Amino acid sequence: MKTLGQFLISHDEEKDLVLLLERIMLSCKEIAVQLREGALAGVLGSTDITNVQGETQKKLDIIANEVLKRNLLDLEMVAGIASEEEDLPVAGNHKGRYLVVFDPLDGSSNIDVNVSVGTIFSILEVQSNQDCSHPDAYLQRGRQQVAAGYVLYGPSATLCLTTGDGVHQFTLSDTGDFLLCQEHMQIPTSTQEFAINMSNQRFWEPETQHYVGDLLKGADGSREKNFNMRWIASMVADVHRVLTRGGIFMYPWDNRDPNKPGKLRLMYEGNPMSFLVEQAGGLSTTCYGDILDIEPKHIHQRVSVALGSKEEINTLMEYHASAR
Ligand code: AHM
Ligand code: MG
Repeated sequence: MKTLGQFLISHDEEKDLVLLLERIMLSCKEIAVQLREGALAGVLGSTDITNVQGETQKKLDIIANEVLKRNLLDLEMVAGIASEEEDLPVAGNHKGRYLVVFDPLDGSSNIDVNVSVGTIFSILEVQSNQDCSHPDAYLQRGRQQVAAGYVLYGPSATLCLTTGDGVHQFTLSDTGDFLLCQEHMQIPTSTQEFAINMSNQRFWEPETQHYVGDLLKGADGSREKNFNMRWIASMVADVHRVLTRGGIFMYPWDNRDPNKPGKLRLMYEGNPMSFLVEQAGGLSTTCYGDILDIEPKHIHQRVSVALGSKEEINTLMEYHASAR
């Protein structure tokens, strides 16, 4: 079985990118150890710190963020990092080629109940003469990503990675290597499974309510098939299911806060997951257009997300086509 490094080199990936991806994985291994020890290491529970998103940080949010920051900022090729847990980006080497954008521990509301969480990352190339301590340096469309991936900390720690040539899956072994388990993951085109937080139903747009309402009617309704529902409330785990067996995952726009189009963040969650899903033959959308084509305006910008099996995403978009 090939290690991540061997796999990337055999695919002629650029040396600095290989080193950078290996360093991200070194960080994820450190995070996996902390997660495994959990209460034994005293790392569960919340702090009294609120992040820029207005959310109370878990101890492990801070630990995971520090691990990634420490490991990435001493690499020559890293020009800067931006994290969901930091107000502002941090500049690295001014001669570096890459920017790393990450959500250090996504789904962290699940940590204390011992449910899967994950690390999501996105790698961009620096545009000329930019100050990488300024958010503007990171405001690139998702299509400009050089690589993206996540590590799911579940019963096993699993990396799903794309560098723009398909999505490949690696599992963390006892020896500490991420070993190749599956090349070119493919999301089935059609599905009978959806993932959404149903408790927000009353806040969704009428078109989204109509679409999900028809899924719930099952074989008795216009969709003529029965749908199953899953919601782990950990995007990495929910998207991993979609990549593995198909499905549709949604965190759509809702009217709880008109200034926030959805809960998820474009740069840390929407873009990397959309890149992965498209590279695995699926689609991702805001319900109205491709997430990867959005011109970001703010580093912490929110986005409405729907991604997964191609036919189902197309159907979802048809429900919304008449709305705007
Ligand atoms: P986080 O980055 O603060 O952990 O929030 C993102 C998470 C996603 O992993 C998940 O899909 C969503 O929030 C769950 O939200 P909810 O608790 O509203 O169901
Ligand atoms: Mg997150």
